[in-house]
Amino acid sequence: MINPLHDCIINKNTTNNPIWFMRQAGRYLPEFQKIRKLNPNFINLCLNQNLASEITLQPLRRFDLSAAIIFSDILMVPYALDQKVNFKKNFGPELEDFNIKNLIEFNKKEFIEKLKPIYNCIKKTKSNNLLRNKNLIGFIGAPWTLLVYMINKKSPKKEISKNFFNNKDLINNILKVLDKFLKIHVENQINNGADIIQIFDSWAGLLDEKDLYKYVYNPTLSIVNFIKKKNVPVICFPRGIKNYKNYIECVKPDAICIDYEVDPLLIKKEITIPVQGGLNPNILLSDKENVKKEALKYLDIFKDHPYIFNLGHGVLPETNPMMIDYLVKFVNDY
Ligand code: 1CP
Repeated sequence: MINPLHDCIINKNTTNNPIWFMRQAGRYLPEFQKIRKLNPNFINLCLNQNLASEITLQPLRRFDLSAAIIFSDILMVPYALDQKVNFKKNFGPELEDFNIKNLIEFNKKEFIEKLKPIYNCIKKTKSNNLLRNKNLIGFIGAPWTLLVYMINKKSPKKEISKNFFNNKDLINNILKVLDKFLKIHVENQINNGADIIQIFDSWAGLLDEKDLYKYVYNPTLSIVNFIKKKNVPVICFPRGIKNYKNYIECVKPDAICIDYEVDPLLIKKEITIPVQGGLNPNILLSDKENVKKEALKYLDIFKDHPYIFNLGHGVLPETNPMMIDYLVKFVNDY
């Protein structure tokens, strides 16, 4: 049997809507909180192959989802390149300085060695029975989003500072390094069992249209082409971007994930490739009637279009798991 996301993305099947959630492994689940409390260092938790595998599988023990996404983080790449990363409670990630010469000369073997537990976790998770006939999604941050964290050293929230682009040489060098190591990271995830790759470009929306070619389209296209050569479908999530049509023409992903600020009707009209996501995660904090109504909106709009059900951003920590259960059953019965 072909896995559900492949059936949608490759076969363009519209009779079923595969379903999974960004951040489906995470803080809204009490069983995750329990493990998290005992493991205050987030990076170390991501590098604990047994626990990371268990956390990856937790949502699949509860809900009939079509895929698991590996429990890890996009910032494991700067971490592996020796830029220290701390996750502070209620603040988010905090990065330290790096030495560009070190980055340029960074050894491939050492990089892979540092991320080995992630690859082992993927291998172990893939062989679990819970994943029979389901997909295992690997992921990376897009070069632009990682560049933002590496230079800004914390979440930019709503904007990047005016002097962000001051040192063009530095930026070009980091982009070169990221191109190399993101490909290595993706390749190792695929070789160990990831059968779909999602590229998260969480800060794509911070750029003006004219800067998108240099920082978003071209660097992402390079990685998308690399993934396609491995015969693995790639889903891109350029959060906050205004012109999805242009993005798709330039980057050519196999499927596009949309955020909750995008009009799904316009997407349906303009876009021919498979679509994923859209539903505002805040809806899950309301009541069942509302969840049903909003979910139906997406299902109806995309009923003749290959569509993977998902949210327009990650599951919020305050979400009641019962609501996820309700939504999964509703979509699977549609
Ligand atoms: O405190 C905790 O328990 C940690 C919370 C947490 C979790 C559960 C972080 C810190 N990362 C993750 C896991 C994670 N991150 C996954 C796991 C798989 C899944 O989706 O279930 C994935 C895919 C990510 C990807 C990620 N990390 C993104 C891209 C998606 C997005 O949210 O836009 C980004 C931007 C990050 C950075 C990051 N890691 C963690 C936080 C709180 C943040 C964002 C902070 C910010 O900059 O605002």
